[in-house]
Amino acid sequence: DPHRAWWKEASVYQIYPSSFKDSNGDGLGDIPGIIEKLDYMKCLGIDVVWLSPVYKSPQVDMGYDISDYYNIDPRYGTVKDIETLINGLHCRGMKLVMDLVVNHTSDQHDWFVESKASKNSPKRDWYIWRPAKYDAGGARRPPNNWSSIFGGSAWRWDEHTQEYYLHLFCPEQPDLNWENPAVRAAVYDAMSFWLNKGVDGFRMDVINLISKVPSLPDAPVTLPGEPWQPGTQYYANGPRMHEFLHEMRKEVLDKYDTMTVGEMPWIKEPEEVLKAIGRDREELDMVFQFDIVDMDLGASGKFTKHDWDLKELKGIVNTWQTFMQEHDGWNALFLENHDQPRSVSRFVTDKPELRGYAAKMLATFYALQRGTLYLYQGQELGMSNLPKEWGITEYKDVETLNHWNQVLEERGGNEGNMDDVMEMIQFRARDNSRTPIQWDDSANAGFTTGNPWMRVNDDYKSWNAAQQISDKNSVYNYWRSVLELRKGYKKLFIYGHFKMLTLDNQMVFAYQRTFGGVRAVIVSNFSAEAISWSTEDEGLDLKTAERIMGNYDDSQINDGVLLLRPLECAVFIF
Ligand code: TEU
Repeated sequence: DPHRAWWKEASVYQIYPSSFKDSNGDGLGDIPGIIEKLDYMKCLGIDVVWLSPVYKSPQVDMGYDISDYYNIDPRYGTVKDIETLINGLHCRGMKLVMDLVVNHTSDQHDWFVESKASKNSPKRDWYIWRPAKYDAGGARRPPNNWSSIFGGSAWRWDEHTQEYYLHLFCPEQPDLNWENPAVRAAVYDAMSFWLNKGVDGFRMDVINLISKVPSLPDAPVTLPGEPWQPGTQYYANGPRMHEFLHEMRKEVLDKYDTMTVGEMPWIKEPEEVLKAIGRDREELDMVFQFDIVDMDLGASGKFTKHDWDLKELKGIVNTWQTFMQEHDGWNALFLENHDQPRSVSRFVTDKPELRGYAAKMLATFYALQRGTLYLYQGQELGMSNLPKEWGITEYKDVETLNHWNQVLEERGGNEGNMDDVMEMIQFRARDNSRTPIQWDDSANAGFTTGNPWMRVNDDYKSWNAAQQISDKNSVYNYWRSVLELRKGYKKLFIYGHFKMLTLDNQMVFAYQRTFGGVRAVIVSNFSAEAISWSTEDEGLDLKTAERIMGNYDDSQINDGVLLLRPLECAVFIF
């Protein structure tokens, strides 16, 4: 029998606080707004809420730039509000996971303010400072050629102390120096502070970037012609990462009953992930791994496109499902978060007539795999990307705006010449998942009585929670059934054995879960065409099966052949 744990059985709901629910009319979501919606989450079948950062922050990167780990940003509420939230969740049998952003702080954090005050500051070594280099012509150069993930060099020059500091993200997000034990102790203190308040765990932001190769070598040129190069091989899963994670576990986490999920971009090998989550390793519980959400990325990164096919997706799912099952590891299942476009728009279609089918099909496709389930706010309503007609002024994310401004500059500032850039932004921008939640069909979709910080999607009159709660065929109610199914057949859908079916089929995604003598087959037609799938080839006799779920009213079975309508999905129990 596989090892059991509450966090393996959990359905986790991610809240992006600025866009969830505004309680005070300032146009920005807040913690009291979240508290208003606790019953909404409970009814949906959520067990754990993961709250994106609400700590004090200048909000250069929407709270992923923290200036005080012990306080809540007044825009979102107070520490007292968090206590009320914890209480409200615990009363309903739910838990709270907070975001832990400790690869970097805000440049407004006291630690950084002290660190940059002078070279002799006791906190100088809390961040990563290096002297300049000079080229043959005597021009000042950063210590290495690494690019920042949000564009430009990963180093910023500090006039006052005449050194550079490292920032893998924005210049306002200086990287902490984890080599320094005092830094680690300070992080563990902040974690204990929240755990003592009753927080049940952490989602750890880019936690695999905390250990850099100490010599900080130049990255090989993989983007010819670009001034700065991705240095991921020198900072992703660096030399002391496992040591630090193990220390954190022993110093802090093991004193509580927690769940932890580490965000780990740029790691493609299951063996590497297992080193961070293997039970004997005592590091993390599970990891967000990027293969699926990076599947459509082109060779030159974020704003380039690769046309994927279903076999690629199958390969990824099969690799991770099979590997973790064979090695007593555990997956974190997700298709969306606050950094990713909406899954219907991205992987299937958001055409009005097909969108409901698409959202339900995607739910069925991934939520019944082996792993802990993560659902991102609005995904349960089938929310979609920003409308194609919206211009750049509707976009708010620093990553997108940096990209736009950089290309615009390269093109001599001619905005009339940016259609291709806009098209890629509409397809990939993180803003796609950051529009306000559509609660009802009143003004601003019931999100705020004020001016929303980000424009509400034009489609809110037909796509909103109030309407979907009352419609038994809605995406929302379908998600409720999916979550109920996971719980109702816990052994089968949480702990059961996973096996991929029909691996070569380019239209049908099918897999089976088994536990004891019970077998479930989950089948999804990813194409918008009607097709047939012969189940006899798979040794399945549909005559003996019970159909327990699907996004059409029934299933059409003809002599062992399953006829699948556009985007049809179904679950059979044998
Ligand atoms: O993201 C880390 C990360 O590397 C990516 O998800 C990245 O944001 C994306 O590829 C860019 O398109 C985490 C947070 O989830 C993100 O919101 C923060 O901006 C980032 O760390 C910095 O804290």
